[in-house]
Amino acid sequence: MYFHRSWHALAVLLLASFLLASCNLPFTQTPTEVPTPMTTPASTSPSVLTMDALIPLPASVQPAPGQFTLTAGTGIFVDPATPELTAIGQYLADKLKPATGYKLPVTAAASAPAGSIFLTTNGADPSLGDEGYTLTVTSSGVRLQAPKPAGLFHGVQTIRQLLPAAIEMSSQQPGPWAMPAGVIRDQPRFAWRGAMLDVARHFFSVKDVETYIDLLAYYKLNVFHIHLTDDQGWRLEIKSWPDLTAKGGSSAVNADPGGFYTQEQYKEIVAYAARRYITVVPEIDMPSHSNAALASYAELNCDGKAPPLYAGTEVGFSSFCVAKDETYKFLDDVIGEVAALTPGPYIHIGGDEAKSTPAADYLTFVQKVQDIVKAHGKIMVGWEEVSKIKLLPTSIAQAWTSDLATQAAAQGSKVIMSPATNAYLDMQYDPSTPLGQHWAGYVSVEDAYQWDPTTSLRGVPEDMFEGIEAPLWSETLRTLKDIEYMAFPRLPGLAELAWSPLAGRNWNEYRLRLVAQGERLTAMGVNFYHAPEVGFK
Ligand code: NGO
Repeated sequence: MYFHRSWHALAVLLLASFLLASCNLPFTQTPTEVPTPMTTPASTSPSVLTMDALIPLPASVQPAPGQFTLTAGTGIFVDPATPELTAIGQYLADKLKPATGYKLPVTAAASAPAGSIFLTTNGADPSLGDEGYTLTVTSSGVRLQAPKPAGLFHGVQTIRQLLPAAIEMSSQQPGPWAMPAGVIRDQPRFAWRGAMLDVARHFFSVKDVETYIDLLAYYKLNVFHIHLTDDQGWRLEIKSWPDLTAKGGSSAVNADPGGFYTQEQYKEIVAYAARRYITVVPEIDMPSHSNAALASYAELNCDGKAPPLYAGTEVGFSSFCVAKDETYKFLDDVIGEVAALTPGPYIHIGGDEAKSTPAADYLTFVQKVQDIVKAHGKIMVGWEEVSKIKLLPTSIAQAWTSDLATQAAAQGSKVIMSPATNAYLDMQYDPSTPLGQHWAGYVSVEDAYQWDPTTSLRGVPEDMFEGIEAPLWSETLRTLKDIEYMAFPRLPGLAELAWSPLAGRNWNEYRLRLVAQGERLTAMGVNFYHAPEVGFK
């Protein structure tokens, strides 16, 4: 009897510890404000529900037992019944439809019945700010709450990532469509979470640009910087100077086809991004990187002669004529039209690599351009070289290859971090990468993830960093597939640096979440590089 009882006790103990372990697995995180390294492998298979596969990692994750399952009868409810919230609800319904086959109705209601998804700004904690949200998943429903619509939109991306990877397929899949239960409280670390696309060296269609914007939104980025002009091409219609596109839009690197956006098309891109809570920052590069404009209008050149169009990849040889009044009349017209087309507060004026503009002229020029941008009601952003002028406190410098931007911070202007050694998506992953360049070295998936923007510029305090941006230059890229191959899988890591808290960051833990994201990128049809260091399935 004694032995029997002790064996029984042991069995109970074993059963209890097994149950405890299975309760904890895969929910190994304890409620915390900082992410802790996770011990369970990330997985998106419906039988192993986990909150461990999210990128960017939320500020706080508190898993709970149970799950919510989406069915054909699930409703999406929004409160209050504004067009904006209804549009976010509809965006979610549209994202869930192809794979589930469910046409989930979006309805306005002050509260939601059991079994539904409820999106509301009512009663949200204002300390979550403009982009934060809380997401509560229980077996009886999903509640997404945010003080501002942008927070709801970001929370919708989290809902997508909590569902099985197959939710991203464009054709109907068997399901089941379960999400793990728990509470997420989330808000971004940085206000500026950007990606830049160079449409000047090679031109990309509105549809390709929009596809890229969709991918930025999925990783909670909120800035799309579009590099619209360079030596090789001018890509935005300017009504007061039509030859910019008629002539300057016709060329591209390698004599590949050129192209440009009409003002209507540009507005469409801006509106598409805005519906995804992404601000478009247009860049008109100057005084150098300006050959396409100089080739279009002879009068913009100091010698009055238009150079030929350019299809090479050298940099720094062109310059607007700093001494001519016409130059500023031209720039005032261009910046005026761009400002009128762009609801966002920023205009990027380039300012990089002005190797053929005398140093004193450069200062005069950028100083004047800063005034023009201000006169059109916008904030000037420029590559790090603009730090040399007397900046307005609102102007922003974008660091890319040196510590020049410390001079901007010293003047009280904010800095965006895009160090080529970590954040340039056109750098090759390794010597075998068929696209891209390596002037700043190779940037592996780990390199793009393992750095902290606030410690990369010596002496600049943390609050002077506006955020991070990942530029993608297109000298070697011709198609959307090329764009995807260079951006993925590095962009999700940069998005995480921009969104998630710094504490607890760990490549080996991140790598597992990226493996899980690989299934999602595959389901979306994204042409990503299966970097061996990540260990994609
Ligand atoms: C540099 C240069 C660009 C190139 C890019 C290629 C900046 C700010 N200016 O970055 O014109 O396209 O490198 O990596």
